[in-house]
Amino acid sequence: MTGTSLKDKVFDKNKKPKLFQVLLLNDDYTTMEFVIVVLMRFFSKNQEAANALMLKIHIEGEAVCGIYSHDVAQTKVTQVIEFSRKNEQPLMCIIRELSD
Ligand code: TYC
Repeated sequence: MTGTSLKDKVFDKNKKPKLFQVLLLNDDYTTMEFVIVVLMRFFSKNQEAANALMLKIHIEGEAVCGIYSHDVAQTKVTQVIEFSRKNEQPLMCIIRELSD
């Protein structure tokens, strides 16, 4: 996009939108049951998928739970952290830009 006017950038319909991964991080204190609830409630996973993803995070340290536009990804992070703190769980949720 070098040498392109602002007008061209704004109206470039072929510009690829950036995508953002939302990840949950493992810790030693959040209960497995709570993580499953979070995955079902905020990432639309069914019980089986939520259980498998929770175990992946527990074993590997982190996992991608969904991929969204920046707005939606940031909202997920805010909602998950707020829900976790209200339930006295230290669960952490982060955004990572998806590189192509
Ligand atoms: N490691 C936690 C435990 O043993 C479970 C856990 C899984 C915590 C995934 C956070 O994102 C997480 N209770």
